[in-house]
Amino acid sequence: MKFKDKKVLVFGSGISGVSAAALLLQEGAEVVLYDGNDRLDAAGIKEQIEGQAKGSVSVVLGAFPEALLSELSLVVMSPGVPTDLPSVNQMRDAGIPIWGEIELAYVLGKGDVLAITGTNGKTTTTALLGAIMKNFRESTFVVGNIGNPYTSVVRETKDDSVIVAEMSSFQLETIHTFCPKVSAILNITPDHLNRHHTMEEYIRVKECITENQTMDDLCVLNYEDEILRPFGEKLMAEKKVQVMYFSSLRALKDGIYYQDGEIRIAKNGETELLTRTDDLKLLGLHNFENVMVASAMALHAGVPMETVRKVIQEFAGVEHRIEYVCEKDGVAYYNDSKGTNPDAAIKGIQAMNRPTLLIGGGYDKQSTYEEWIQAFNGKVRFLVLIGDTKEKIAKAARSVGFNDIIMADNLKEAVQICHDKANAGDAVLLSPACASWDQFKSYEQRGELFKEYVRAL
Ligand code: UMA
Repeated sequence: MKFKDKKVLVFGSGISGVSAAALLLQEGAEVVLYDGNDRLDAAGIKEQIEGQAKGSVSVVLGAFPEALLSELSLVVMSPGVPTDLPSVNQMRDAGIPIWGEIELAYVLGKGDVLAITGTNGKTTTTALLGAIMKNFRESTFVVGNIGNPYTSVVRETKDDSVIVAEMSSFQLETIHTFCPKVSAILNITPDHLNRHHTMEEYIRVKECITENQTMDDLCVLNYEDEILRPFGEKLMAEKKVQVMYFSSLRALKDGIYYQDGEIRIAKNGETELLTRTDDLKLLGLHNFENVMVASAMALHAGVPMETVRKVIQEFAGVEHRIEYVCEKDGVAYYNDSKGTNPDAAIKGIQAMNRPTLLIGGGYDKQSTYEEWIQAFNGKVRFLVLIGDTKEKIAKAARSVGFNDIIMADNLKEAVQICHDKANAGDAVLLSPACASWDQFKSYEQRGELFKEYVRAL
């Protein structure tokens, strides 16, 4: 589609909408940016878009401008905007094509796309694959749900670019021709059901990532996922796309797998060691899965095994998610400030492979903590508590028989206590199981301060 002088409505004025609107302006389209929230600052949004591209955009807030319907050639949706809103149905009924921001970027961009979806682990896998690809191809872009709109990099892409894209189900819902050279679905468990309504629809949307792929392309799938294993079998039976499985539970004949502390690649009856997991900075089975997926995708994209090995061994994780900080006096420090609820904090403690001094507590979201404490599994030497929830957590801990509790006044003191009590070979983990808002602006600020206090020890 040529965009020159076409009237295009961009729906949503978050980071995706602003960057899609700027890209369309640059392409010569007549752009209307619409957002349902009438409390936003229209002049500010206009200035932001026009600062990025030549031309003039009109910004409409509040009620949907129905009078425009007959004039529109295209609608570009932001991922967060539901596709079954009455206004979107009106546009669909009027025969106006409805594209997601990703589809627009794909149509206008150059280069090969490597795309990752799944319910959990996609950000870490995307960041890791991005790091590998940057070591291989100078023109690499990491985009999508990770927080960097794909449309924001389109004008810099070249034929030899690599685009590593984290794709949410919201983004996959509105693709049409989007076709990754390599795709991956990490896992599928119930999520975002308020948006997709049924599990069947959520699965369908996730599986859409392979929709336009062919036998020239590859899809990496989780052999241990009860939805994805049969999906892979179907893809192979239909000769739709090449399939490679990964497994963290068994040795595969063909694929990439984790077993007995090693990640191996099996092909044509032979296996090759990619890495020992002791040589990784990322911890936990879920992270080994992320490593397998990023490695399989990079190897298929032509990256030499040596480069993949070097980058996966150096990669310290995404900031604030079980992020390796440093080692001091034989003690390894990890920042899991993103562990803002008991479920996420369970992943944090499960990932530790040594005796751990755990810092927890924070803002009270009315969570219950017993399950988290039961997941300590004998690994936690001391639980150091801070914040509004410290008494509540201490009570929960004692009720399930965990008594090695130390109270601290603040995070700085908690770090010092851990340093004083830790032995060489221990880990210190900040994984609070609570939001940060009682003492900090955000979990990011909490994580930054933790790292600062640790480095100053
Ligand atoms: N809006 C309406 N009407 C509606 C709903 C929203 O007008 O019915 C407007 C809002 O008023 C707001 C705008 O739409 O001004 C927001 O658009 P958006 O929600 O798409 O937000 P963006 O800032 O463009 O961010 C989006 C993704 N957000 C969502 O999918 C909710 C970001 O993922 C992504 O990083 C970014 O594009 C760049 O690609 C965030 C996310 O929470 C991290 N993702 C979900 C997740 O990970 O679970 C899927």
